[in-house]
Amino acid sequence: MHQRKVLTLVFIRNGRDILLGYKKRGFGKGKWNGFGGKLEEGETLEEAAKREVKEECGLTVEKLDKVGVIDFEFKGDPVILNVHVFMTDQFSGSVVESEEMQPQWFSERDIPFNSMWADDKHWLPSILLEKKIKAFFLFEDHDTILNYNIDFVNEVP
Ligand code: 6OG
Repeated sequence: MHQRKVLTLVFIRNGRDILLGYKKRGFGKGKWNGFGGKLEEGETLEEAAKREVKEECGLTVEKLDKVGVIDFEFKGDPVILNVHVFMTDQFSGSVVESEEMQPQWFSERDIPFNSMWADDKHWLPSILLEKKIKAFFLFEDHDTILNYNIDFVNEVP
């Protein structure tokens, strides 16, 4: 039987730039990614997403757009990561490094896909074009995708 672990993932954009964080510890260490993590008890997805953004990069985000939901399975692992992806261009405050993340703005033309999770290059460009997705990725290990599926949707479920 599979067990689902719900996570959030937030991408912040400013014009043609996108804010990524270099993960200094834990799951995905050494990779650039958006900001996010697990839900705390009683939190909605959006509340959790906003809290993680604040904790990991110092910014306060107001409105979040729901842009995708992605299930990740790792071969042989019963846990499915159910990742809810958000995007926003409305934020305030200033970017600060945290113990978990070193944030940095990247031009959308210069996204460091080779130092990100292998799935990102398959869907992040679509998200940046304001498409919405529902996707599934099966990983063999942390670097190798065995198969995947991306559906474009009008509303993220
Ligand atoms: P913490 O363990 O730090 O939350 N995440 C992934 N992001 C991408 N782009 N690809 C994956 O492929 C991912 N698996 C997990 C969700 C982990 C953070 O990492 C994201 C969370 O934002 C496997 O609490």
